[in-house]
Amino acid sequence: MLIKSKPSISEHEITDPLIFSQRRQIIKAFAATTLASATGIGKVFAGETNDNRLTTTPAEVVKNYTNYYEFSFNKQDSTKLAQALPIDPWNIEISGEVERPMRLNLEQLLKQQTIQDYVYRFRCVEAWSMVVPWQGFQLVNLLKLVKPLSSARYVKFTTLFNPQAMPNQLTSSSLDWPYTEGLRIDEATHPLTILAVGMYGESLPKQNGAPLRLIVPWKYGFKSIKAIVKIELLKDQPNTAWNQAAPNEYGFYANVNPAVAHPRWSQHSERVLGSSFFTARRETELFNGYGEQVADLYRDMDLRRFI
Ligand SMILES: Nc1nc2c(c(=O)[nH]1)N[C@H]1C(S)=C(S)[C@@H](COP(=O)(O)O)O[C@H]1N2
Ligand SMILES: [Mo]
Repeated sequence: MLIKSKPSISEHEITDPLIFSQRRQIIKAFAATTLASATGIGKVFAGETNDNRLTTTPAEVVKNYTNYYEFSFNKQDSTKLAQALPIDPWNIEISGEVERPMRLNLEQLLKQQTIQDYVYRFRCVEAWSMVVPWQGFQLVNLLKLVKPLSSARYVKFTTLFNPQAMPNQLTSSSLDWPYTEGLRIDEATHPLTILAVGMYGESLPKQNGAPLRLIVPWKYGFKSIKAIVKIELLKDQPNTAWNQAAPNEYGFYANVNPAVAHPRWSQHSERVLGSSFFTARRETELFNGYGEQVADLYRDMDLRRFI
């Protein structure tokens, strides 16, 4: 399945021999459970822009600079502490306004899905950004299985609650645990919205949200919730962790928008992870450069009000 055939993220960056062999590894890792063959893995380049300076962020940078507040508010400590998270076996519950609620283990789920590459820009609300080759599948393909009712207007996601492994779930009151996020149903079923199980051709590292995380590339990074155990289809807009903690700073929509400043800093530009100290910041784009694909979802909304 091809969303965009003209990659602006140069193809050689993710098909070099090392990455290719890594991709074979991830396929091997999923081989028992996935129908995809080594050659059957599709590649999806999305979010074309005119900026041909874009390259994939080095994997080591992405793996060692993480936001995972269940473990720590420090990006290096969260990377280390996350290694203690038990992720096997892993179950996911899908419930709410659906005809067929389900409880699946990850292996069962992967059996039903074809894993593809999705090379996406990722923009944190803190004004840093990266480009990551994820492996995963479209969320819509999972939602179809449970047959959403017409009353399902929102989707809520919940992270694992395991305070033994995730110390801040006991000791920090900065967020209401477990971490939650949400999307409107048209956002959740948009072809750019994926559930990721891998990156750079390997299983998802624990610190990056293993074994299953959401990726919504046109929204600020906090929407891309990690370690998902529950997906609920709902009639009403759910409360979500960051929005609840600071509604004027972290909106429910959280679409990347350079014209709307965070109350404490500008969103005009971003620091590109992995670039040198002397490299110019990148001009942030509306919808993170995915406007052609997603702007229509918000055509009747005032983006200054619905942040
Ligand atoms: N459960 C959970 N999901 C989360 C977070 C978190 O702290 N806990 N941090 C979010 C934020 S703020 C960002 S920017 C991204 C960071 O993803 P990365 O660490 O893989 O770069 O994850 C998001 N998902
Ligand atoms: Mo973030």
